[in-house]
This record gives sequence, structure tokens and C-alpha cells, in this order.
Amino acid sequence: MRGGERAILVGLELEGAREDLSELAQLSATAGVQVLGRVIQRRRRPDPSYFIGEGKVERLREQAELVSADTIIFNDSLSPAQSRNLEERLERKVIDRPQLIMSIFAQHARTKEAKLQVELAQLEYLLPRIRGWGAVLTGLGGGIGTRGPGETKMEQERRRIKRRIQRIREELEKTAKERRVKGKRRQRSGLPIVVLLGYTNSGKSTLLNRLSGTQAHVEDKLFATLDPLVRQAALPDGRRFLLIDTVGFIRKLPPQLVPAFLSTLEAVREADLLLNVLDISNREVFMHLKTVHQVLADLFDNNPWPPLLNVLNKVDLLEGPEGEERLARAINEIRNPVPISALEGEGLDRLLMRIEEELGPPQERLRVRIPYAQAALLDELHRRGVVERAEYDAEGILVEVALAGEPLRRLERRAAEAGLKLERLPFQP
Ligand SMILES: Nc1nc2c(ncn2[C@@H]2O[C@H](COP(=O)(O)OP(=O)(O)OP(=O)(O)O)[C@@H](O)[C@H]2O)c(=O)[nH]1
Ligand SMILES: [Mg+2]
Repeated sequence: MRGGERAILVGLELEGAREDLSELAQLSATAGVQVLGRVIQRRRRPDPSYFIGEGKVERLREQAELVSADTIIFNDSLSPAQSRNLEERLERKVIDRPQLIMSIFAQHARTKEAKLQVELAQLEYLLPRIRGWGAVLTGLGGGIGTRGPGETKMEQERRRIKRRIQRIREELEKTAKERRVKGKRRQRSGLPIVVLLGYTNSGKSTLLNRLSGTQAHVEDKLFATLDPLVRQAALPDGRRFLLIDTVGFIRKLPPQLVPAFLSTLEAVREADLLLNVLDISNREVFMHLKTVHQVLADLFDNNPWPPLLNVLNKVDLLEGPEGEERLARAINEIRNPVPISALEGEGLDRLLMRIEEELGPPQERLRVRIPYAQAALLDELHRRGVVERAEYDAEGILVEVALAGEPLRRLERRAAEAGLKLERLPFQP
């Protein structure tokens, strides 16, 4: 998709479910598509050949004719056969939800890695669809045992795509290694890591800007942020921490995109604290929360998650009893809720206090003289804290180090056992 398309949106409402095309409309707008109409059909199950009913296809074609729409966008994933049948009958370009999301990802990817991952997802989506066309052309082309020209071409195309997929996989392998090195460096900086995550458009980048006093890309579009972004921010007590922005979550993410999506979320796994940013002004906020929980469950497999605060953002947009009720329900039902407005600044003081609490006791700066016989301790301090000074003299190494939490308690124990003197230094924010 290039943008500039004129489209009608189509959804299927299956029994017991509720279909709502407003998110698809937002996705379309983000992709630069003009939405001319919305159609919802109620059915017990999708039609295997046309997804919607055959009669409905005809009426959809007439409607598209009337408003001169050139594209029809479906809010689900279509099989290769369904796409093909629909394109033939509708005489227009047919796009499904995964394709739409992937084209937005493609438009927004900035880093080489993000671009490669999106291209990989798109090629993997394309591959079975090319086989579909190949089969059709083979049927039409030559007799038994001969290779129709169509088939040969499709075969060539498929081989070309497979080679490209292989190349991309190799490149991604390399960049993943580099990223792991960077992650280690982040951990070694000794600063606690706080990761912003949450449904797309919930206000993560706005909050990042607020807390760090910098300018990350903010837009009223879905998936404005595709590449993880790191900034520094400060707590009320002067301690600094790293704040990481991530790609937004969405329901029914195309499966091909899941690996790309999860790898951009790798920072989540090294987090000391997660901030799940929820748009409390959105009526679907509880569905958003469920989506976020599912992704986290996948990401952490069976391992425990880091501590998590649920940030209820955009309280400034709540109006009327319906909004108030939603906020009250969220505060009641959602764990660790912190209502804020990232845009207007409401509640940010309390949020910072909660972050401070969750990150535990502040770091301490200590001075200790380590005898050469115990030089191994210096290695450990390098690994677990920030060594600010290490001076070697006749008696040993004079070390100044900033530490927090368990490593701090360990040093205190070791010092007591070995009779080393620990001197507390003032904290310099
Ligand atoms: N009224 C109001 N609008 C907000 C608030 N926070 C964010 N927004 C708006 O919501 C839209 C999305 O904000 P972003 O910060 O880009 O959201 P995001 O979660 O980073 O979105 P993606 O990167 O697309 O996943 C922008 O138009 C923001 O100005 C808020 O507290 N109140
Ligand atoms: Mg963002």
C-alpha cells in the first residue's frame, strides 16, 4: 500500500462476539487510506471461499462502484484463496488486517533492523500467496508434463523470495548479537531500567518525553514508534534511571510479525520495572489490557515478570459518568493503578514516587580499601555496581563504588567477614 487509497472497511460479526471497525479505521488513516464506508455482516462462521456471504460480496461491489472505492479492507486475516476470489468478484484491490498492519510497520520502520524484520514478515506472508497464483496458472497453462510459462515464472519468483528470506535471516542474526551486547552495556551502566510498554497510541512516547525532558516522536497514529528508544530520567531523590520506549501492542497482530515485534521488546526482559501505559479514555481499555497481558505471558514464558505499574493515562479526556465509571472500575480491578495525564502533567509526581518505591532503596556510594589478596572482590564490584574510582597503592586498592539492593547487602556482609572498613560517601545526583 502506498497511501492515497479510497477504501471500504469490512468486518464479520460472529455469534457471541462484537465487531467494531473503529480501530481498523484508525489503522487505515494511519496508513494514509481514505475511509469511504464501513460494512459489518453477521454470520455464524466465515464463508470458506469469500469470507463474507456471496450475496454480500455483490452488494459490496455495487457500493464500492457507487462511491468509487478502489480498495476493500477486511478486519481479519484472509486465506490466499479468499483474497483471490474476493479480488476477482470485487474487481478491486483486497487488503486484510495483517497486510494493513505490515504496511504501516513498513512505513514507520527507521532502523535497519526494523526494516529487515518487516520485509521478512511481508515476504513470508507473500510466499504461500504466490504458490496460490502458481497453481491457478498451472491449471490454465500447457498439457500434462509440460511446464506452463506462468509456472516457470512463479517458480523463479518463489526461489528469489526464498533466497531473500534466507539473506534477511542471516543479517538479523548478526544484528541480534549486536543488540545483546548493547543490552549488556546498559545493564553495566548500573542505572535501573524502566520500560514503557502498552497498546498502540496509549501515550508511551508522550510520557517518555515528559519524564526525560526530551523530544521523542509523538503522533496521533498507530505504531508511531517502531524502534526502541532509550532516555535518562531522574527520580525525586536525584537518582537517575534509564527509560525505554517500545513498539505499541495490538490485537490480532499478524503472526508473521510476532518475532519482529517480540525482538523489539527484548528490553522488556532486562527491565527492573515495567510501566504499562493504558489509554483510560478509550472504551476498549480492558481489551487492551488483556492483549498486553497475553504478550507479556508469551514474552516471559513461565518466568516471573518484573514488577509492573498500570499507568492509566489521558485522564484529562474523561468526561461524563461513563468515563468516571471506567476510571473507578480500572482503579478497583487493575493491579497497581496510577492515573495520570502525560499531556497535561497531572499525577506525574505520584507516578515518580511509585517508581521510586518499586525500584527499592536508593543506591549508596561507598569507599573501601581492598587488600590485594581479595582483589577478586573488585571484579565483582565492577560487575554488580558502578566503580567510580580504583587506586592502587602499597596496601591494596582504594575503591569508590555505587551499589544498590542485593549487591550492596552482599558487599556489606563480605566487608564484615573480612574486617574491611566501609565508608559511606555523600550521594551526588
Ligand atoms: N489528551 C491527551 N492526549 C494524550 C495524552 N498522552 C498522549 N496523548 C496523545 O495520544 C496520541 C498518541 O501518543 P503517543 O505518545 O504517540 O502514543 P504511543 O503510545 O507512543 O503510540 P505508538 O508509538 O503509536 O504505539 C498523541 O496524539 C498524544 O498527544 C494525555 O495524557 N492526554
Ligand atoms: Mg510511541
